Amino acid sequence: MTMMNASPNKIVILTGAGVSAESGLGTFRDKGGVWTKYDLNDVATPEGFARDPVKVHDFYNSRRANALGSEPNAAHFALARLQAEYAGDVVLITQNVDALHEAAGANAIHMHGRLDRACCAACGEDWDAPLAMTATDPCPSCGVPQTRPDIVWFGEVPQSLDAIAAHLETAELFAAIGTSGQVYPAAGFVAEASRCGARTVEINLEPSDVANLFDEHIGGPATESVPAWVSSLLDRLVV
Ligand code: BV8
Repeated sequence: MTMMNASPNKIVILTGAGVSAESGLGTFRDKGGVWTKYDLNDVATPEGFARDPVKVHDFYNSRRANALGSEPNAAHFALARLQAEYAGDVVLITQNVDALHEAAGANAIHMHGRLDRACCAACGEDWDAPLAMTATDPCPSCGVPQTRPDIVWFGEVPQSLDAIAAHLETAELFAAIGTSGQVYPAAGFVAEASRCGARTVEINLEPSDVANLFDEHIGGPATESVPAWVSSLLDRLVV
């Protein structure tokens, strides 16, 4: 059990689909979740995209439209407040591909990419995604019709891993919020942060698959648990 110092100099936070659940965006593995309606091999792997790009674009076009109509919730605003008001460093890493952290005023490292970005499988160019993408859109840079959502699929290497590793190494407090701990390498971050001496806390509706690796657990819906957690960190700074 790593003891918590009064106010950690650096807080590293990982969020998952549970932080956006109360904004109306589905999670993946809960009842009625995205992966209960779609086979992730068909719509979230490079092989699936090669097999049927139209199906994959339809999948992301509907999620992009759904995300565009959503609003940040109290958990997103609380994390933005923590980044703005906390005296130390607050690094926010998200597995989510929505832009709700940014809409609440936070900045986040999107390790699985973003729904509002597109890229070219041929030349690597990336740009703001249109609302609906098609399998024949030409790349604005090389003209080849191999554009795709700028999303990290299963079997692909997540983005910003070197930066993330450096943050985990220097974190004094690591928090995972609203993630089931089933997808790697994100699910392994808690073990890495612990190994480097961070205290760890899991904030979730229910224990994740890696709950046993955390020093502390805070239950309840994110719109209640996250603002309370942020206030407890900021109040500690009141001298
Ligand atoms: C990699 C983009 C190598 C898509 C996503 C075989 C072949 C290849 C790889 C593998 C393999 N077997 C295993 C792997 C590794 C694989 C993996 O982990 N698979 C799992 C399924 C076993 N990982 C990969 O392929 C990764 N790449 O390994 O490359 C490598 C790695 C490192 C270095 C070099 C090389 C790539 C993984 C990324 C895949 N893309 N997203 C899209 O979004 O469309 S991942 C997908 O799961 C989602 O994006 C999501 O972000 C992510 C994690 O899910 P969660 O966010 O946790 O959501 P979930 O529904 O699971 O849980 C919700 C949680 O919220 C629950 O705990 C619930 O209790 C809680 N909750 C719900 N409501 C609330 C709440 N909490 C609070 N309040 C609430 N109201």
